[in-house]
Parts: sequence; C-alpha cells; structure tokens
Amino acid sequence: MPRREFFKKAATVAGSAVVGSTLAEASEVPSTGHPIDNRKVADIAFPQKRPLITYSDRPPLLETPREVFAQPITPNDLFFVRWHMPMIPTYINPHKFHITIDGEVETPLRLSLASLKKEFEAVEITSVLQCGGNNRSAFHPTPGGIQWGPGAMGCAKWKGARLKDVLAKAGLKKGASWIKFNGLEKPVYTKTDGFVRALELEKLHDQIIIAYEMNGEELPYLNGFPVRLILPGFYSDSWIKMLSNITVTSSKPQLHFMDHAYRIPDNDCECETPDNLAPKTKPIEEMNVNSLIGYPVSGTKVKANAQLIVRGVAFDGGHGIVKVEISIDGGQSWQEAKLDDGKQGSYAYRSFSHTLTPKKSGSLTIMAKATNTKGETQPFAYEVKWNRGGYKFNGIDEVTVEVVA
Ligand SMILES: Nc1nc2c(c(=O)[nH]1)N[C@H]1C(S)=C(S)[C@@H](COP(=O)(O)O)O[C@H]1N2
Ligand SMILES: [Mo]
Repeated sequence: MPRREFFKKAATVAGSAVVGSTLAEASEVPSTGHPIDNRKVADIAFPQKRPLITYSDRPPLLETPREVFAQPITPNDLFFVRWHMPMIPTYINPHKFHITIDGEVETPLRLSLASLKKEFEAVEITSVLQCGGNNRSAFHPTPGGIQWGPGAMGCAKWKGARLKDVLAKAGLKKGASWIKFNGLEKPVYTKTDGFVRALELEKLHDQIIIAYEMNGEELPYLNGFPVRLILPGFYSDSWIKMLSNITVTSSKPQLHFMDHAYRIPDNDCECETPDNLAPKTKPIEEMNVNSLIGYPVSGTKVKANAQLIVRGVAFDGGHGIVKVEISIDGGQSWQEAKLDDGKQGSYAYRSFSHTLTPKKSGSLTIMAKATNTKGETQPFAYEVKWNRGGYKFNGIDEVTVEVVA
C-alpha cells in the first residue's frame, strides 16, 4: 500500500478510537492507530503490591503501568495480576501445602513444598510472562474481555524444580500423553468450570519448571504463592498459579479453558473478521515478537535540543531479539537502538536504549519495533490482524511526548 494511503487509513482508525483523535490530529506525524495511554493506577494497593491499574478487585485484575518497562526485570510488587475465579484461598500454610501428581503414573506423589525444594535440582530461568490478551484494547473493533493496555506482562527470574524431574519421579505409564494442571482457587458456583489447563506431553522440555521463587523471593500471593508453573516462551494462560494438582492422562482432556478460550484462528494469517469468523481454531501458545517503550511515557514534557534517552524492552517466544529500531517520523525511517548484553537469556526481556535530540517544540511521536533471530518483526498497529479473542497484539509501539522550548 502506498505510504499516503496507509497513513490516511491509519488516521481513520485513530479517529474512530475512543480517545485517539485529539492527540493524533495535534501531531505532525500521522498516527498509526495505536491507542493513547490513558490508564491511571488505583489509589489503593492489594497486599504485597504497589498501586496498579485496576480493572476488577474480585477477582483481582491488575495491570502494570508502562513506566515499569524501562527496566528489564519487573519487580514483584509491580507485577500484573490476572485470575479467572473470585474464590482464591485467603490463607495457605506453606508447611501444610502439598502438590499431588496422579493419573497415568506408576507412583502417585504428594509433595510438600519442602520436598519440592529439597528432592529436586533447583533451576533458575529468567522469562517473560505475558497474557495472550495483553494490549487487547488496541484491536479495532475491540474484542470482548479485559481491556488490557500493554502492561499485562512482566519479566522475572523464576526458580524451581523441573516439571520433567517431578514427572520422572512419579514414573509415566505407557500411553501417558497429556498433563493437566489445577490451582487452588474455586469458582463461585460448583457448576462453573474451574480454571484447569493441559499440556501435551510432547511439548514438555527442560525449561518448564514448578517455581517457588520469583526474583529471589517467595511468589507474591496474587502471582501464585506458593508454587506456579513456568512455561517459557508461551503466553501465560497455562502458567497455572497456586498449582496443587498435576494429573497425567492418556488422551486429550476436555476442558472449557482449553477448548473454548485462549484460541486463535487456525489459518496462515491467524486472522478473521467479525462477520467471517474462522471455522477452526488452535491454542495461542508461542509468543510473537513484541516491544514496549518504558520511558518516556505519553504526555511527558521533554526539552527541545536536549538529549532524551528512550528506554524499553523487547522479547519473543524464545528465539531471541536481534534488533530494536526507533522512529520519530511515523515509521518512514528507523534508527537502531542499543541492546543490553542479552545475558538474561532468550526468554527474558532484552532491554534497549536510544538517545535522540528533539529539535522542534510540539508533540513528538516515538515508535519502537523489534526483530527476532528468525527475521520476524512487528507490524504497524493498524496492520495487526484481528481475531475475536483479541490475542497476540504486537503492533509497533508508540508514545507521544510534548517537546517544550
Ligand atoms: N490458578 C490460576 N492460574 C492462572 C490463572 C488463573 O486464573 N488461575 N490465569 C492464567 C492467566 S490467563 C494469566 S494471564 C496468568 C497471570 O499471571 P499473574 O497473575 O501472575 O500475572 O496466570 C495464569 N495462571
Ligand atoms: Mo491471560
């Protein structure tokens, strides 16, 4: 599409967004249709948390504000929170807590937290945890579900036992093919399906762990104390919190939250339109390439002719980030940002920084675009293919700052 046309199209999209029009019009650079950040943190905080953007308090649905992503590790007390069921246990005694492993195993196990720590090799992995619906509100038309901005994600250092080692101790029976995971919370009505997820045994690998530590501390209660499943590279719908039961099965279990939620169109573009929904769907699974600017945030006043250091994070499903580029002319030209040393590993955030000097006063839109080792990159926000669940949004990020003389 010729540049003119696509900017025209983008302007229409921005104009139709709830909050998009005024800033887009004020800017000299045409907007790409990315929503403007307008979310505010709540006045009150949940236990073990600082105030976060709050969508619901029962169950708690909390989003991390953008400025937290100027750093490559997300602090526990600023980490986002998502629960499906409102009945979350109000107290768990770590000395009495057990996780059971049953089903198609030779020896069913009942492991205490202490034995999980003692009997299995402890491994550590730094990994991004991102909700499949992160940035759902950027889709047009907006799909139903929590209207997340870009902060339904975080990156932490997780420590725990390999799921593989725990299953080996129980001994898998011949014919074992799926692993089912259940947490401790309950639906309000007994007839409502619990949040149970399953993983195909084929997809088990060494870096899937049952974590009891997050950034060197116990997991915050709302992030799954005392243990949760870590599936590096996969969207977090299967990262079961307060994990209390693992059941091995010989066939694919029928589960509401596997068969009806967290699915995308099973076609090449993983896309559909509201009036032409794809007939077949598949689980969302591996994360696509994405990036977010943590500093500056939209609305920040910056000085003309002074250095501005743009900072943020980039990541994908584990292939690794090779490049982050910054544009200040609406995506017509790009400059490569500096990346960190990558020592946190390919499942972690790769942080970037880029120094620029705004010349003119007025509003300035800064965009960031990441590319991974497979050459996969981010489309403009208005180019992102739509799906009914609002999953996997990875449009080029942008913030609009105010340059003052
Ligand atoms: N037990 C349990 N685990 C769960 C969920 C849940 O509702 N219950 N939600 C999943 C989803 S969809 C997300 S996005 C992540 C959120 O993890 P967090 O609350 O630690 O950020 O937890 C996952 N694990
Ligand atoms: Mo999620």
